[in-house]
Formats: sequence, structure tokens, C-alpha cells
Amino acid sequence: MLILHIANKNYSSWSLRPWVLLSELAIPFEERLTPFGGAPFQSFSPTGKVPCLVDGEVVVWESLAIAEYLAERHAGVWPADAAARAWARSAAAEMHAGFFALRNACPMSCGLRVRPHAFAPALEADLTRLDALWREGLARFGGPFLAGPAFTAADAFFAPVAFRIQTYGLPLGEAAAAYASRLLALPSMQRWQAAALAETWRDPAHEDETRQAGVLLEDRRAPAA
Ligand SMILES: N[C@@H](CCC(=O)N[C@@H](CS)C(=O)NCC(=O)O)C(=O)O
Repeated sequence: MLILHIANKNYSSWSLRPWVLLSELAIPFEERLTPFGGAPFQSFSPTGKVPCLVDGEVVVWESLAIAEYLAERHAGVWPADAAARAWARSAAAEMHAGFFALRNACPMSCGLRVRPHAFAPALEADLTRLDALWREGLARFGGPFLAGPAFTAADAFFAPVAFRIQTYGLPLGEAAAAYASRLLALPSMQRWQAAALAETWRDPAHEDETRQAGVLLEDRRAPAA
């Protein structure tokens, strides 16, 4: 049985990527959640970071490497059509290696609703690129997912962005906003969100990041332990 090490569902955007991919593709796995500030991640992950996938003797770290490891064993991780597959891989890699302003200015915290202090030019540029990328994929491959009719790793890599859009009320065009809503409505995303809201852990570093991002409008999480 595959073991997927993750951290707090409220905060851990990198953990969400392989988790939602495994869940949407119905690949059986065991989830092991270690909260930030708990046992050191070094005890199971070579980089001391999550996610980390363990398959018997094989350890795979880095979310993109985990997606590729799964793609070697399971159909559907990437689209079957070669052009769609190339596009999906490019989009996932772009997310993996970019969108720094969006990631820094709008840290994931599923249970919060925040009004951003400002939309810096770098954040505006990331949102413009995100909108164009999503519009292109949806138009070119016909939706409802980014690279066609089925959920693939490209969607998994943008799943945390859907939570960021929800938390910060980020403005997007109609097609991109509808796609974000579709991601949020997926059963696996609903399960992740429900578990995130039930968490009673609070990690000071992550709490600071969201405090710096804007004005807190609402905290829907269970009270802190
Ligand atoms: N590029 C890595 C990023 C992993 C990452 O930064 N994970 C965060 C949690 S969302 C982490 O483990 N942080 C712990 C730390 O930096 O000590 C991936 O794709 O898996």
C-alpha cells in the first residue's frame, strides 16, 4: 500500500497536490499526517518536507516527482492525448516552479477568509497569467478540466490555487472562476476542506503569514486546541 506523508490540511498546499490526485484517480493509499511543529519531517522525508510518498522500499519526494512515479504505474495521471499531455505537463511544471507572488502573497489557509492588503504588480501579473493559462487549457481541450474531460495532475497542481482564490476572493475572468469553483466542488476537495476546518492545530509561522497577507474577515476553523 502506498503511504503518503502530508502535513496540516489547512495550510499544506504542497501536500494537497498528490493527495487530491490519488483521491480523484481512486488509487488506494494510506495518509500519514504529521502536523507542523510535531515530529520532524526528517524522520520520513529526505528533504524534511512534505509531501513524501513511500512505496515499500521506494521513497519519492517532491510533488512533481510523485506525480511522475504514479504516472508510471497508473493510467490517467496525465492525459492520453500527446498534445494535451505535453500541455498538462508544462502547466504543472509552471505551477511547480513559478507563481511565486501568488504563493507568497496568498498563503493557503483553507478555513480563513481574508481581504488582501494590496494587489502588488507581481501578484496582478501572476493572476493575469493564471487566468490566461486556465482559459487556454479549458478552451483548447474542451474542459471541464484543464486538459480535457478528465481530472489529471495538471488540475491537482492547481488545486491549492482554488483554495487561495476562495480565501482571498481573488479576481479572475468568468471561465477561470468557474473552473476554480468546479475544483472546490470535487468530492475529494470537499473532504480535504472538511478535515482542514476540523483541525485544532495552529502553526505560528503560517498564522503570521496570513496575518501579513490581509485583514481577517472570518475564521471557519474549529477552535484552537
Ligand atoms: N517543492 C516541494 C515543496 C515541499 C514543501 O515546501 N513543503 C512544505 C509544506 S507545504 C514543507 O514541508 N515545509 C516544511 C519545512 O520547510 O520545514 C514539493 O513539490 O513537494
